[in-house]
Amino acid sequence: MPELSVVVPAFAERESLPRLLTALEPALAGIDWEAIIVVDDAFDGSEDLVRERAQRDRRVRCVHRVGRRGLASACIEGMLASSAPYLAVMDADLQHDETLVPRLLDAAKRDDVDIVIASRYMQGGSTGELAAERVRMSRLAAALSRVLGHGLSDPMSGFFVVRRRFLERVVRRLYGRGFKILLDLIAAARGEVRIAELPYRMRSRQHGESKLGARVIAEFFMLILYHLTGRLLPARFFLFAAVGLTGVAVHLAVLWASFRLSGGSFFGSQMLATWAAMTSNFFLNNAFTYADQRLRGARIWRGLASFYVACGIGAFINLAVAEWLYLQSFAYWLAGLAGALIASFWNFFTTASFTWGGAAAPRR
Ligand SMILES: Nc1nc2c(ncn2[C@@H]2O[C@H](COP(=O)(O)OP(=O)(O)O)[C@@H](O)[C@H]2O)c(=O)[nH]1
Ligand SMILES: [Mg+2]
Repeated sequence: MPELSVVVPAFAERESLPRLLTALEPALAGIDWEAIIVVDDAFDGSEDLVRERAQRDRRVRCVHRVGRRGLASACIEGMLASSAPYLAVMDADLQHDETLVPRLLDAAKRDDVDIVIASRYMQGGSTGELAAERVRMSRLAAALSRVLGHGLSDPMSGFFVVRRRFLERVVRRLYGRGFKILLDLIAAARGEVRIAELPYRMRSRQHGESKLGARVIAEFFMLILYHLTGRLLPARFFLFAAVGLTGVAVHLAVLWASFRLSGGSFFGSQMLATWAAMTSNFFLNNAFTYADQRLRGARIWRGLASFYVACGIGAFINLAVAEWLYLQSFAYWLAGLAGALIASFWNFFTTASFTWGGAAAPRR
């Protein structure tokens, strides 16, 4: 059995993958290693390049995921595909210095720690030529992530070595979505984790493009909320609720505009506003909350119709609950809030199975 599995998430990294596999060979000389490349389908033939290599080198394996996306889930599935006692996670794009891997492994063994992080922000480390804006964002995220209770210099790093025993202990508590698998692992440990950091200089990307985008930033906040609220609700609920809040803004904006333009027709304006908010909620949820299983093509319209039906019933429940509480002489705002909350649970759980097909099932 190899001592170390190098898990590499890859999406559209055709140019970089063969170079990385070639670079691992001398970098890991003297270590009994294997590499598990988790390739999400980008229709660019990345998986063929990895398999070609695997046919010549039995240490290399390809996990090809079809119809799936997600850096964190790719790392988790790659790590779970291994039986080695130590797991390294590193990017495919050659930004992570593979020559550091033996030292990460040594530190993990010597100091009896659970995770050894390659840090860009400690003395001796550097972000290389990463754009100034990206560095600012990354530092801000690092500061925010301290609310999860760790004084690490680079909790946003995507380059680290972890003990498999530790992974097994926390794997069922992971958020498992988005970009930040390291922060997820640390938060899921609830303080019971021993961590070491080593500095490294990040290289700049030579091939392909960065996949960081708006969705990744939204997911980051959801990851923090998920762990802060004690993982009570399915992770997806937080994104769904955030989209719901934007729906309130859309509703009020449309109501305001229509009420003014129509010269004071409240009922019609309220209907239009409700329709607009439901529609924008659907498309935002489809783009963000369910980004990993987005409805496309003709399925969008069927999904939209089912979303209208589910949320329409939700609105009715909202009214009924709020009215009943109000009649029980609860304060009007409390009655209103309770109605809205219960309706949002209804909307979430029904659209999860009805519109997006059972996707909300908590990952246990
Ligand atoms: N399997 C898989 N890998 C991904 C996905 N998104 C990003 N990656 C990989 O994760 C690594 C880091 O992504 P990158 O775009 O370089 O992020 P950046 O370094 O923060 O700009 C790269 O190896 C990407 O190919 C994904 O959805 N699935
Ligand atoms: Mg990168």
